Amino acid sequence: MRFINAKFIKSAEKKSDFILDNLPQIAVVGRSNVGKSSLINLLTNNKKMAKTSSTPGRTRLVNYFNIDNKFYIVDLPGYGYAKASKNMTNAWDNVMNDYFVDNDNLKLVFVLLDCRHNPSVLDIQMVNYLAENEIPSILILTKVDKLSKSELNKNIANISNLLRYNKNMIIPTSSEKKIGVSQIEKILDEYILL
Ligand SMILES: Nc1nc2c(ncn2[C@@H]2O[C@H](COP(=O)(O)OP(=O)(O)OP(=O)(O)O)[C@@H](O)[C@H]2O)c(=O)[nH]1
Ligand SMILES: [Mg+2]
Repeated sequence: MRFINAKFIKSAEKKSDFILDNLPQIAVVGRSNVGKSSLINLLTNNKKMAKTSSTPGRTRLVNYFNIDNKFYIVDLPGYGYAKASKNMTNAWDNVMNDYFVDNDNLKLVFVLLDCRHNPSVLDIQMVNYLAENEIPSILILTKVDKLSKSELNKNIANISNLLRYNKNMIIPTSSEKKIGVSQIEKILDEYILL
């Protein structure tokens, strides 16, 4: 499935602002600065779709993008932003929890990991949370332009072992070099039956 017509719909700050309609939702999660917004721009082929920034913690709201009136891609706030106060962290937990709990339209979560690093404790918590709640997810490795092929293969094997994801559920991507789009489109075909 290609992303043809992408449209930003709204930013939600709290549960009462969330979109509740019949369209399936695909959520994008990962630590702050991992490249969530950049991935959305890569998939929609529009650098201005989601706001990106080299300052971590840029996306603090739940941002909904409508794709071809078929589904939403949902940009969630990044976790593990060191400068966030404890209150911010709690607010993050609440928003995320509200988003994930009883969300029947949520069909798949993209968990983003920087291909250069081992998963953090927060990444592991995220993956475990999704597994416990039986929410399907795939791992998307970002910034693969920053590694050689052999370093990347080594890290994929490592991440696959650590997080127990089959290698075909781990997609290498680069928004810089436009890598990974067709593999993600194929996966969406399997999870969103249109
Ligand atoms: N080299 C390279 N840089 C990337 C890639 N993807 C993102 N970046 C850079 O990483 C930084 C963070 O990207 P964002 O897409 O804003 O990250 P985010 O996960 O949305 O961050 P928050 O909204 O703060 O949680 C920016 O400076 C991007 O240009 C990539 O594939 N390759
Ligand atoms: Mg962002």
